[in-house]
Amino acid sequence: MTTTVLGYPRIGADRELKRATESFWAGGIDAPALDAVGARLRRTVWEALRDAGIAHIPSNTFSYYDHVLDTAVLFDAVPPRFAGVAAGRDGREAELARYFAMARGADDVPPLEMTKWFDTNYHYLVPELSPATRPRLAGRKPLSEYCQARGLGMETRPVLVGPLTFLLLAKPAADAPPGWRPLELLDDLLACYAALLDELGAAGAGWVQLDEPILATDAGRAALPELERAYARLGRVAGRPRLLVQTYFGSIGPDAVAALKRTAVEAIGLDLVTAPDSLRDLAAVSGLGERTLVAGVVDGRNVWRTDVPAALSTLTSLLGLAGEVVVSTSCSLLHVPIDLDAETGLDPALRERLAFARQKADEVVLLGRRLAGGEQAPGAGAGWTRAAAPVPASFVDQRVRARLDALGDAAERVDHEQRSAARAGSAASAAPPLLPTTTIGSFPQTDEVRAARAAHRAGGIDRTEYERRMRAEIDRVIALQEDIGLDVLVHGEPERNDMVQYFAEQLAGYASTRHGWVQSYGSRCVRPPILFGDVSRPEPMTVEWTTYAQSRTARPVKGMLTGPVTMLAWSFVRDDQPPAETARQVALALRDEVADLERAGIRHIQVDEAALRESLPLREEDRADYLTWAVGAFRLATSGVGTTTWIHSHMCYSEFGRIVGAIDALDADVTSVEAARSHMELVEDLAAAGYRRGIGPGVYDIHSPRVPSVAEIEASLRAALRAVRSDRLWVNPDCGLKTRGYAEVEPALRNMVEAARRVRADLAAD
Ligand code: THG
Ligand code: ZN
Repeated sequence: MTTTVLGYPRIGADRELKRATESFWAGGIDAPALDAVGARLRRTVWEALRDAGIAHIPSNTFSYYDHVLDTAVLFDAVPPRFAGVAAGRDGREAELARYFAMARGADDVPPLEMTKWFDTNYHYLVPELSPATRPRLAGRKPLSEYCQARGLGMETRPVLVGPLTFLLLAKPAADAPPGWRPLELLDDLLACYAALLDELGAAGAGWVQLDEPILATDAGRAALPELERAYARLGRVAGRPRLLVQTYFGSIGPDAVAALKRTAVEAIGLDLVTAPDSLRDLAAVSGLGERTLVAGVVDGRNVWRTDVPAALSTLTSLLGLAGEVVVSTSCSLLHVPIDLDAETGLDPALRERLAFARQKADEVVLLGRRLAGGEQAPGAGAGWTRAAAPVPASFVDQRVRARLDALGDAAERVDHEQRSAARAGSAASAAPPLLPTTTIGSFPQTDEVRAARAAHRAGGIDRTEYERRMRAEIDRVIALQEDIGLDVLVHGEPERNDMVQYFAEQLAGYASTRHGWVQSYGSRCVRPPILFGDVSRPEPMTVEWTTYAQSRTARPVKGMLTGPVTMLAWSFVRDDQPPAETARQVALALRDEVADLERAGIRHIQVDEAALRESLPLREEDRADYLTWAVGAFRLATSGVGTTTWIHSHMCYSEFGRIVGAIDALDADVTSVEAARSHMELVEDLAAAGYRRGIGPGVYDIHSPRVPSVAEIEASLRAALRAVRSDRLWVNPDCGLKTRGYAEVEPALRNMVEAARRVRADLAAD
């Protein structure tokens, strides 16, 4: 081995996979047609890697939906509720029906839960395991994809989710006894992996890659005895391919390296981008001896070009620590867009600093040649270097830096109890009634709204016509909210598609791509904007829409912004300064927007931090630091307002666990949250943790089209009131309404308002 990549985007340059799977679900194409698209996409990827000159090409990195789901199906870890979902179908149609039912649910059968893949923006399906799970090798996907490539003349390295990662990412099924852990299935599962290695070896595979990113987490590091047992066992499989245990997303520590060294695995892969200190771990165990080191020096999850001299110097320092050093990416390229060549509209000064998946494969090859042949390696080229490409002046804004220096850490508001008192005594405070009703911000995006945005983008309608249509939509949404009887209104966000994209397009220091799609989950993709320079706000971003909405009603309208942590979490972010610094720049731009909204008479301003919890670092030891800068950025964005202006925040989850303190420290007046668990539990947790501010536990789940009854909402409000003071409870759905239709939204909101009225009447009577 000399060069490799750990995985590649599977959606296709033109999102062919999205189109094919969605068409299959809608009955537009059948299983053979879908499989033909899959085969073509795999072939395209392998050929791209071969043509780039990658020596060792991975296979089984393709998936119709998710690679963790593929693994569960491969080993028959299928919960019994899916047994009947393919009734009436057989063969491949039945197989796919069951597979997609696990991903998306079917009729009355709920899907597997979905959650973030480590700290990336990719989401996987969580396997459900129990003592009743009987793992067996039930599928042939890794084998058949290996054979497909071989048939095309390409030798590949099948990639599998490793046994430790699979089990530690799984959750106990509802029928598992209390205290039972999926890890208890390790030995059964290892027998399946052994059978698979046997098959792959017999088919001719020279290497197999077993991904164990769990080793970068505290949970993985706590399972080193199991790690060693697992790979000692797999190492003993006769006739097996050579084994690469691949880690990424963080350092694994010297103990994990030592444990793997005690087994027969032939290669270990480390992420040297996220965890440069892996070098120390290696040195601490005197290297890998004769084993191969797969050195992840090309960043697999950000879009910046590799600094070739820096990467070469890392690679060179590794040479004495292993039998062979293979140049690789830090993780799968799944997390970056496919091809920079498709982006013709970018500023050349930015473009020359970028590399997407295809360009990253080129970088790996170049590094491999330079490492093998030195400076004069034929055809190697010099490679890009940061030092020789000074930061363009257009990326730098000294004014932003000076303003931040002058502001220092000053992010204090008047104490929140005093704020409540001041609001209670002020006529201008837009004080809402007890149990104020509101929504999270977005209203359903109708076909007309989408069509208007698309037409405006394509130049089909001019700015005047576009604004007329958006204002008409705002009129409609305001009138509807008044009619429903909501207390704090919103403009409904018809002008926004993706909120991060919306703000990024208006901030200096940010660029947007046209084709830079990255898989988020299943067929769903996002186009993360690129934060490349100092961030500032050339002009107000939301003031016109918000004040227009406010001009249409006597009730208060809430302004809606996206917070600094979420703006970073869902973008590709510059890596030349700490994220804390970048977050402060975004926060300063938002602070200006907040000030403008306040000056324009907006009394309620919501700053969403949907990604606050999901950005929590993988390792406990890094979390306090993160929360400090995350909270500081939020406060910098929001602390410029006067005493009587309400700051709201919203989080798309309710399991706060270790971040309750941070939520309190945000110093928002009201926080609305998803309430997947019971209201009582959520509100009690918050109260127990000392949370003393306004709280809006979502009173119904917007992720389902079901309309909740008045009685049901009333019951949750009454439950919440047992743990929270009535003057602190807000009434709202659990998230934005943009993915819903008016047919459900209108009756649901009417029921919500009626429930609030009933509870309010009782409170008044007490
Ligand atoms: N915005 C951004 N990143 C995100 C989210 C977001 N990351 C986490 C989470 N939310 C991911 N959730 C989704 C939900 C829906 C879609 C993608 C990610 C989605 N995408 C459309 C599709 O693939 O058809 C494309 C949308 C578009 O045209 O821009 O539906 O909210 N930045
Ligand atoms: Zn939400």
